[in-house]
Amino acid sequence: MRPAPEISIVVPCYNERANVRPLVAALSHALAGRDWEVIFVDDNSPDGTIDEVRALAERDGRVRGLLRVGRRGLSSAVIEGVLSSSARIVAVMDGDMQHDESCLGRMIDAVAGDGYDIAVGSRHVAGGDNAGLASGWRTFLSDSGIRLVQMTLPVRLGDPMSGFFAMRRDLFAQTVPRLSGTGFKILLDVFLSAPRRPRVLEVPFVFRPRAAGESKLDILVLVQFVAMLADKLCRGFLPTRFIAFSLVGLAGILVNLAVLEVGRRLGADFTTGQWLGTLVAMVTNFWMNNALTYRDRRLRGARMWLGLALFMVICSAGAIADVGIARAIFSRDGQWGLASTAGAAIAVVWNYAVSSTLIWRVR
Ligand SMILES: Nc1nc2c(ncn2[C@@H]2O[C@H](COP(=O)(O)OP(=O)(O)O)[C@@H](O)[C@H]2O)c(=O)[nH]1
Ligand SMILES: [Mg+2]
Repeated sequence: MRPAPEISIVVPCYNERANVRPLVAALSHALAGRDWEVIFVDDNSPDGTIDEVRALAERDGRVRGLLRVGRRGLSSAVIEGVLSSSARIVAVMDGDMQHDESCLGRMIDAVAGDGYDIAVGSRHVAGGDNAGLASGWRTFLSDSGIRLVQMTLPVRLGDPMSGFFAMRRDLFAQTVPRLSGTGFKILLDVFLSAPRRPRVLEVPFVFRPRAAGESKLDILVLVQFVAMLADKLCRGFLPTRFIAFSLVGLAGILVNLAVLEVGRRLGADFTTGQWLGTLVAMVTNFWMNNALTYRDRRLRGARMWLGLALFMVICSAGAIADVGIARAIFSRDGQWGLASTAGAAIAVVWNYAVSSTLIWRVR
């Protein structure tokens, strides 16, 4: 019989084929003398990352692969990787060699024996460095995000957005039911969902440039992040998807107004402009929801066009309900603002509920 290892390193990966072998070699070196395994969680990467993992696993029992098909998402990949582990300690790190594996030993010791609940590899405490961030713009986004987040956190933390940490698996298991699970900031999610204030050790490290491949994080991920924060601030009362859907709806109003304005300048009358604006807003809203709100279930090809058609039908019904309800309230109370807001609110809930179940088929 061979017992489960003491440590599982969970590595979310998407198109990281070229980095798998170097990472396993680096872990072997850094964790020499310890009882560990590595779990690569791959969302069916087109570059065949999982084949590389399986090839290594055939010869090395410390290497495991968890393949997810038809799904995307960094946080959910990490959660499922951790849930597949039976080790006492779990650590999470990126699969692109940006996280310094030589810090793992200290992080593991901190949670295994030194009384800490979580050890965070931090890019922002003295001795750490974020030279590996791709550009000045990325650095700016990252710094502003961190400042925003620090205000909401129950613990003092230099780098709450880190994707590099170690913790006791039992504490993670207690946290799972409350995790939002969307987006890419799993550590932050853990902090905001933990049953009690965790004892945290920060371990500084130098964030290295990517070894191979390219970053998957884009501006849409940032919007998803704002939605997750809003979800946490609402204490889970509103689902993250609904918040994202509503943010997209607000963006749609701006698109509608912009098109209306262009139409006006080109000499179109109000009705034509408003029709055009509504149509364009429906298409852009569909696109944004497909890319963002339902990013993990994104429709492509023929199913996407079908989804767009259905979305336009659903939103039109929503718009009819919106006007109907607004007129009913208006005729009773005579208040423009109240009537219009109530109509819009009901339309958003309708659009969200129906498109979630019929188009993106969220269970
Ligand atoms: N399983 C899985 N892994 C992902 C996904 N998106 C990103 N990753 C992995 O998460 C880690 C961090 O992503 P990366 O693109 O390097 O983010 P950056 O370092 O902030 O640019 C890398 O190992 C990625 O391969 C995803 O949708 N699914
Ligand atoms: Mg990276």
